[in-house]
Amino acid sequence: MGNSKSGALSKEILEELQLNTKFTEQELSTWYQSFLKECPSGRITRQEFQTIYSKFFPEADPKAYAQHVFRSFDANSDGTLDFKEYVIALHMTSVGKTNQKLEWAFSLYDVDGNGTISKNEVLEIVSAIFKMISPEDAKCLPEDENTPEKRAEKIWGFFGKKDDDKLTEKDFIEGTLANKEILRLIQFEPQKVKEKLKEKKP
Ligand SMILES: [Ca+2]
Ligand SMILES: [Ca+2]
Repeated sequence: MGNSKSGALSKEILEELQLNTKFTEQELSTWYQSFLKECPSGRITRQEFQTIYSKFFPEADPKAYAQHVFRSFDANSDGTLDFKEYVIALHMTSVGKTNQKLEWAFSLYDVDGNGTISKNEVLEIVSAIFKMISPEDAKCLPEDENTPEKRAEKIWGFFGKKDDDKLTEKDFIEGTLANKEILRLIQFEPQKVKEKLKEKKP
């Protein structure tokens, strides 16, 4: 962040971001200026990140989920998000290819970062997701996925794993690509829940 004082992105970071995200230099520079306005230090702390999430989900409790997302975005694990981590994260989770999204999802679910996912880690993330589902939406979930435990069980079952087994990144990505149900269950998509409910109503 040597150049942050001058308000310009370093050439190095610019080039890296252009290469990784296909955003133009102009887009990135404009984006960086507004990032600095919101965040004059050039870094987003865990607490600030949580506050942003709370604004988006005023009626839910997104703290736990925000913590996990923050961890998965903080590539160098220094406890803050700099502009580079921020742009790459947004790119990965919004416009990135399916494979990039799944790589990100893997790092989200690999809570302890040891390179594999355990059933407990699935339960931990699913529990965080459940805290973001409004009670009303939760009521309309199918019987076999309406608690974090049941949902984690269902996901684990789809992967064909025993309780003590672990998922590698390869298992995770291949399994998810092969089964749309897994993809649905590992995500937080309240809008889709709503759409599904509409379909079910006569
Ligand atoms: Ca960081
Ligand atoms: Ca793990």
